[in-house]
Amino acid sequence: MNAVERGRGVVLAAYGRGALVHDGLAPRRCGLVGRRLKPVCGDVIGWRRDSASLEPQIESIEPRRNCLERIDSRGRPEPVAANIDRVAIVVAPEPRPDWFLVDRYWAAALHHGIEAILLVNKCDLAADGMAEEIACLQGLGLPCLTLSCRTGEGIDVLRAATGTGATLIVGQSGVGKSSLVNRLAPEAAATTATLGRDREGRHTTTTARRYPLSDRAAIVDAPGVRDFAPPARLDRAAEHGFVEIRSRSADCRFADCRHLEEPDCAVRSALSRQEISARRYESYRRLARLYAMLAKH
Ligand SMILES: Nc1nc2c(ncn2[C@@H]2O[C@H](COP(=O)(O)OP(=O)(O)O)[C@@H](O)[C@H]2O)c(=O)[nH]1
Ligand SMILES: [Mg+2]
Ligand SMILES: [Zn+2]
Repeated sequence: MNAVERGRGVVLAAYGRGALVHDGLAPRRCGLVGRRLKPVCGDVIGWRRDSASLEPQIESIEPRRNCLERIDSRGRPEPVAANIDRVAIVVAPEPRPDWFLVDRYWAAALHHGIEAILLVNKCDLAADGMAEEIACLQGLGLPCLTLSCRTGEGIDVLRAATGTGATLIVGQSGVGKSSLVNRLAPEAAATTATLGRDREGRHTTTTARRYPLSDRAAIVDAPGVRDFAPPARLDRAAEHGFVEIRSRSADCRFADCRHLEEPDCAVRSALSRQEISARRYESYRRLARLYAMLAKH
C-alpha cells in the first residue's frame, strides 16, 4: 500500500493543466486536483502524490499577497504573477523607450504597494535623448540603476538590489529582460531550453517564468506584458499611479476632480507652471481614458 505524500512549493511557471513547481530542492511538474484551481507564477501551493509512480498534483493554493495583471485582448484582467516584492522596469537606448509604458508599469507597482526600480540597460550603447525622462522619473522618486548585460557593468549593484524577495522584470520586447535574468540566474538559460514547451507543445515563453536566486530571492521573467495594467477596480485609479498628481489633488476645488477639464484644478495649474511634466500628464490622461473605457464594460 502506498502512503500519500504531501508537500509545499512555489509555482515557477503555470500551464493550462498544471505547473512547474519548486519544492525547495528542484523544479518538478505537477498536475492539478480538480478543475477549479488556477495556479499563477509565484503562488505558494500544496501538492499531494498518491503513488510514487504518479506525478504530484496541486491540491491547494495559499492566499496571494498580491497578483499583477495584464489586460487581455477582450479587455479583461488576466494574472501575470503573484507574490511579487519588486517590479524592475527595464529600458534601453534600443528599442526606443516607450515612456508611457514605463509610467504604466510604475503605476501598477504603486497600486499594489510594491517597490519599483528603473533599470537602464545597454549602457554600452549611446543613450541619446533618455537623460531627461530618466531625471524626471528619478526626481519623482523612482530609483534608477544603469547597467549592461553585455559588459557586466552594474550587474553587482543589481544583484544586491534584488537580493531579497521576488523581482518581476518588465519592459518592452528587446530591452534585455531575458539577458538580465540569465545574468542573475545562470541556470535560467539551461532550464528555458529544456522546459521551454508545455505538454501540448506550446512555447511557454508567453507566460511568466520564475527562477530562484537563493532561498530568499527570486526573479521573474514576464514576457508578453506590453499591456500590463494597474487594477482598474480602485476609485480614481489613474491618479493613484502618478505621485505628482496624487500629491496635488488635495488642492483642487472639487474633491472628485479628475484633473481633465474641471475648473480650479491644482494639477492643471501645476502643469501650466511646468511643475508637472507635460508627457507625464498626457500619460495620466491616457490611463484615465483606459479606465473610463474599462468601467463601461
Ligand atoms: N548592446 C547590448 N545589447 C544587449 C544588452 N542586453 C541585451 N542585449 C541584446 O538585446 C537583445 C534582446 O535581448 P533579450 O534579453 O532577448 O530581451 P527581452 O526581449 O527583453 O527579453 C539581444 O540581442 C541581446 O543580446 C546590453 O547590455 N547591451
Ligand atoms: Mg525575453
Ligand atoms: Zn484637479
